[in-house]
Amino acid sequence: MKTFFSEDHRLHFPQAELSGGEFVTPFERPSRVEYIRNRLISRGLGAIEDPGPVDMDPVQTLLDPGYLRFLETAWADWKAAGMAGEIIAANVPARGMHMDRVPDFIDGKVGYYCHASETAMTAGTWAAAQSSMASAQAAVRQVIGGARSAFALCRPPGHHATRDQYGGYCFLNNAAVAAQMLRDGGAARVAILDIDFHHGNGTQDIFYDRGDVPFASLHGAPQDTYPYYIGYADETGRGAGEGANLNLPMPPGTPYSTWSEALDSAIARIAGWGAEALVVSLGVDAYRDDPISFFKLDSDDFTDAGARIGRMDLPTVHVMEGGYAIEAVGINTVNVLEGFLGR
Ligand code: SP5
Ligand code: ZN
Repeated sequence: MKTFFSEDHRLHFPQAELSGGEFVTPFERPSRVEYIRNRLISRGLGAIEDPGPVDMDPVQTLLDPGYLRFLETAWADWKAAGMAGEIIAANVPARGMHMDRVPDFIDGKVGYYCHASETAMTAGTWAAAQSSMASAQAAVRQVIGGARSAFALCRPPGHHATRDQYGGYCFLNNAAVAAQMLRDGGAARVAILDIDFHHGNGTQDIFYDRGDVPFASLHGAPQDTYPYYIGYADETGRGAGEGANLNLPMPPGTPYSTWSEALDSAIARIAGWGAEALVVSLGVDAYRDDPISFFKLDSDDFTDAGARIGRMDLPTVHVMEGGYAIEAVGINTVNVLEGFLGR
């Protein structure tokens, strides 16, 4: 399986994440993907290639143009306004306020286009987010070209980003654009399976009204974890998308025995949806030692999960999402891929 990976991810490395009332070094840090790359090499999984430039056309079609302009100019505007630090949202439109009027001043714009203030932006964030998207797109081209699967080693991740908001360490929804490109490439139905510990709120929201890109997510129950306000089991889709959204929230302490049953039910639904291609939002933060998550998967469980996904026998694009237990993130990620390949 080929991997696509851009060194430009390093351009995004904020110093600050707001966590428990303190600023800490972000959990989502550059070394994560270095561990994954090293593990890909030591396991001999296949070539690792630079994706080349991003194609903004499918991104602009799927996402909000005003949001993309904001991401492009936010840092320059922030600096021009005399802000000394990294971009952090301090205000958001809330109940009783206008939700649909974009402020002119950058501090207001930031809150308008952000849904979680733990995530900071810096000078290189936009370039890094585009390079991450480029990897997802190169992996899609590989699969459209006939490969059974490809791995997009994306950083920053994407599944929390909506059409017009960033947050949860995500700026551009790589998995969503990948799925749309597979649709445009001829697959009548493209399922997205999100195994990251957190609910893929951005991906769900982007496709919530559509039946052609069904979405299934295994995640920590919203009552107990980020993103808190979405991800319940009764969110089943709307309009043409009714029945094409499957949320499988699970409580703190969930072991692999429970998680794997949820995975099997997601897999059964994806088969029922008649998917012709698959995008896996591949987060490994369900790991037992993840510092911000509460599931109890072991490293070997990721191999088994990958094998179950592989047995669906669909053309598959794996898109990297979360996973913050730095020493294990490479092992766990590559275990999914090796399980998928039946190794
Ligand atoms: C892609 C992805 O996995 N995003 C996750 C975003 C999680 N945001 C909330 C993080 C909360 C961190 N604070 C935890 C304190 C642990 N002691
Ligand atoms: Zn996550």
